[in-house]
Amino acid sequence: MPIPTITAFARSPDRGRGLARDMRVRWALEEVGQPYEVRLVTFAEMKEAGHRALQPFGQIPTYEEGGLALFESGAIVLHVAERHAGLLPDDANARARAIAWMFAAVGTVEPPIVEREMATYAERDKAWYAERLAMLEERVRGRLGELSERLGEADWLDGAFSAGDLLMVHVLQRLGRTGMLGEWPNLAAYVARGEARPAFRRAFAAQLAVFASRAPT
Ligand code: GTB
Repeated sequence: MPIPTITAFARSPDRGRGLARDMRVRWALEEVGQPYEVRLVTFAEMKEAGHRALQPFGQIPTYEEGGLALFESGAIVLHVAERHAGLLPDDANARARAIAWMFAAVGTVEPPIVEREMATYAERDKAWYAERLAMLEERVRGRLGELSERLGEADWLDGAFSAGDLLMVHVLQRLGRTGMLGEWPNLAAYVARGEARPAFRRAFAAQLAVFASRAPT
């Protein structure tokens, strides 16, 4: 396979905390042992036609490999998982279930988490902010409670670690400073297990190195 190139923020607003979605792609590539290159893009560059040809919404990450160009972090992780061993089970039914967990991460669990976070940036000065935040947090708690119930005492969502866990752990990390994860000790332990994986650590270090090399001194 040709060495893929992904895009990432030249200056990540998360200050190297690994919350931007290139992190999940880096992690997947590290899990399967696929080397990759990174092209850093500024906010202005992301909105230019050249980048929009790769990512119609002017966002990161993107993924280029030979003649293939992909966007959407979930689709990119699925592509990596399908082309390499290690992130999806061989058994067809187990594989389908792991893919369902990938969709659950980006389609069911991530949206309320992001909506809550966006409200804290964009709606903080509104008269109704406290009431809305409480409602959004209840939505997040609803999802976390359901996920916690399903995970139970298992290490991973469905048997061995899969791309479903990779995406779910990254989605849950976005709750980092809210303290909400701590309300479900099994979810907090689940995220910690993901973060302890050597591939996660390598990916995290790589994205942190970008921030460190570009941070104003
Ligand atoms: N659904 C797409 C995918 O999964 O690939 C969403 C991609 C997306 O939201 N990309 C964000 C982006 O490019 C970066 S990751 N935003 C710029 C824009 O839309 O103009 C989201 C993100 C950004 C910042 C933090 N942070 O600072 O903590 C966390 C996550």
